[in-house]
Amino acid sequence: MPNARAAAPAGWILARSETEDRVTDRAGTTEAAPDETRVRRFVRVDLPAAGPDGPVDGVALVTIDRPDALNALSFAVLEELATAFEGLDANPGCRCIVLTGAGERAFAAGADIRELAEQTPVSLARDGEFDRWDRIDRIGTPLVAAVRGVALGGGCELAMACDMIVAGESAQFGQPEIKLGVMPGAGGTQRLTRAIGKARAMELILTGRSMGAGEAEAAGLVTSVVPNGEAVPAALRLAARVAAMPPLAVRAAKAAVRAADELPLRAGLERERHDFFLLFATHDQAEGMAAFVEKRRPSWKGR
Ligand code: CO8
Repeated sequence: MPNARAAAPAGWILARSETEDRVTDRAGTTEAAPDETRVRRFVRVDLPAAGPDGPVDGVALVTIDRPDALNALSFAVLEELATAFEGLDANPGCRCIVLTGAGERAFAAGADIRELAEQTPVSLARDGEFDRWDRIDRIGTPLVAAVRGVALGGGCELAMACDMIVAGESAQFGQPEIKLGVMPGAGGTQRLTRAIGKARAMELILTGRSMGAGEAEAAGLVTSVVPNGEAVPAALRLAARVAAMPPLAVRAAKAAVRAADELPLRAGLERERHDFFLLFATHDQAEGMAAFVEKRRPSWKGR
């Protein structure tokens, strides 16, 4: 099912309103987005996510489930991942997504090298295998990567495609593609450089060295480092805090922060002001400010 939000004008968002739910229903689908019911081989989706203290309202946990291959990102895995994200992005009941890898050893050890070894420039271009990265990039719902073990190559690029990274203390981040005779191909040269600066990114990318969680945090790649075994619970707690915020403002703020990577400052500031003004058309703005004045908790409607 095409994601309705993907068609939203750049710089703004579609309301996750009850009306939109009904539109979905009128299109003949069931209550749940169809992507949530399809059979997946490599990706698990739990909505709501099961947290240590029970279901986490509004939060989905997406797990890359290929631990025998250290969750290597084959094209099939990426297809399932992009499709799962799009299904969740179209579901008003999902307000934040946590992405992790099954097992303790890997978030994802990169592209599937055996599969990649068979490719040619023509096959990569013709089959549009990398278009899935653009689909993931268009997800409007905030994404939190919970990294246990290695996030290497495409795995590091996938973590960086998320909005925040929570890392276990023994997590490792790196772009080792140079050791395979190639270079990062799904955003590593751009996102790592923006996240940690040219000097550090250059050393990591040109030598293939990976960095530990502490170094990644100090460099600004990682939001927080937590004890091993705590990465997913901590990411779910962070996601729950995001999910408790007004959904339209969250989506607008996410999009504006991400635009900071692409826009010159003046254009970014204009965009921010435009979106700020536009949020004054929402129920949640009136509610949030009224609740402050009346000294009560706001009740968000997502419209
Ligand atoms: N692809 C395919 N299989 C993998 C991968 C991978 N990237 N990584 C690990 N595996 C498999 C191994 O082949 C092994 O399988 P088997 O048991 O059948 O032999 C199993 O996972 C366990 O791995 P190891 O035995 O190697 O485990 P170790 O603990 O000894 O080593 C490492 C762990 C250091 C992580 C090691 O597995 C490793 O170096 N992996 C490759 C890391 C790498 O080079 N990643 C970059 C890949 S290239 C890339 O990502 C390009 C991105 C381009 C865009 C993305 C497109 C999707």
